[in-house]
Amino acid sequence: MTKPFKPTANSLDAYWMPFTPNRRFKADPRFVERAEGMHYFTPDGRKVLDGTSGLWCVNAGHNRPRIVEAIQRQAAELGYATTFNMGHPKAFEFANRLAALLPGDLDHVFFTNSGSEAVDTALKIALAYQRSRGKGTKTRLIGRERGYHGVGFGGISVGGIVKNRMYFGSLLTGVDHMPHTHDLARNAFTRGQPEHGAELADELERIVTLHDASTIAAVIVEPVAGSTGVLVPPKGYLQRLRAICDKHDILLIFDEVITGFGRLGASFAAEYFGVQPDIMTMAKGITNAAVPMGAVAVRPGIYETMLETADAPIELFHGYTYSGHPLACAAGLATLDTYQDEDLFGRAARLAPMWEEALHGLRDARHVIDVRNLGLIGGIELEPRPGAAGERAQEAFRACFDKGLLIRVTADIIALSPSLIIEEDQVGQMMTILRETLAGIA
Ligand code: PXG
Ligand code: PLP
Repeated sequence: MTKPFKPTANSLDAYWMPFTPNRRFKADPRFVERAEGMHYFTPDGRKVLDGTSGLWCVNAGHNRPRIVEAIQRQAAELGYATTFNMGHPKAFEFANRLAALLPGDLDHVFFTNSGSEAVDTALKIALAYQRSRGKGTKTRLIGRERGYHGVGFGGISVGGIVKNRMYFGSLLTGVDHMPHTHDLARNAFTRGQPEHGAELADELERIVTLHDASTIAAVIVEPVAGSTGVLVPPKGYLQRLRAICDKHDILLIFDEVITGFGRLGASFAAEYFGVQPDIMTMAKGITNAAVPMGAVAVRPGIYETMLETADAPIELFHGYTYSGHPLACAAGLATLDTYQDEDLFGRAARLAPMWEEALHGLRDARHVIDVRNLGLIGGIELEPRPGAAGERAQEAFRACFDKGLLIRVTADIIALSPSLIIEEDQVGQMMTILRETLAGIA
């Protein structure tokens, strides 16, 4: 038996933690060591309500026995097999199950191990597809300001977060960005989709006019921008993007890494908004985050064109050692069973009005300058401290954790995304802790 790990100042040194001010964390660390349902448990036995479903990913709640058992069984039966020129049944079974769940005719699924890999894969498929159908000049990729598409070079190139891009050189060439849709002046405290801003989609027309449609392969957006602080699309905006892409023969990619698997009270945002993308990326909730996995789904025209026009025996020179990993597929199948048997997407839809009401109850809480929501997502924007952007939210994060609530903060925005199993009294508990916390910080 190995000794239980006891965090000490020295033992924290080796691990270079992601997206973390390492020195600051290691001076004042926070640990969880166990989880169940809506809660984490700290090494000293404190119970912490998880207001962010991990990192927007454990949509069915933590450590669900059915998923745990499926992974255990799979590990004992077939822990690994390559999917390059070899098959194992669960990869095909899981692709079929996903195809049946995916909106419209998104019927072909490529497996990756994360959202970042899914995004880079989707961008590569878009470029290879344009080339394979004889439109090889369509090479530009269009993203959006404040977009988050993971941390691969493709994802940060089309992404729109300054700090995620500025340290990493020249990135991909031939990328342009549409403006983001966040508009506090016109839309603050909107419940659901904002009224103002559909016309921002016309910026895509301007970009097409500048570069010409014959040079543009694809547009990628998050249907609801999550990571940069819950930016809900204005009414009609996504429909307009779809129409402009159709008009100019440009592929529309929805990055549904956060919005997929019930987050909005529908299987995917594409279904929720009634807008069909040509390519969709997903991850996180695909396995309830129990095993890392991502995926890209494409419409039949893309898959079939690639297969028909291939100029080599392999039609897509792309894949990961762990594409379709057996443990991930087993976890994914058990996750879809859980979503289905417990009707968790329907449950999220039924909870959404109560969630909206509770969240907007914070509009008069201290420091709050906006509250926004869609499905089981909430955003609370705080007034930044002069000269110290982000500090107020960081303090709120630490104070909430000490009071038994895990939240996610980005700049001065609190992002909430509980698991779809949350109970009404737990929503109330979240709002009480948030109100007290905000009242208590300067
Ligand atoms: N696309 C979107 C829309 C995402 O939200 C990714 C791609 C990348 O997925 P991976 O699995 O490579 O991380 C994401 C991930 C946050 C936060 O604080 C959000 C994400 C990741 C880390 C932090 O909101 N989303
Ligand atoms: N680097 C080296 C040296 C490799 O051999 C491989 C895969 O074989 C990779 C990177 C890529 O790893 P993965 O397939 O897990 O993305």
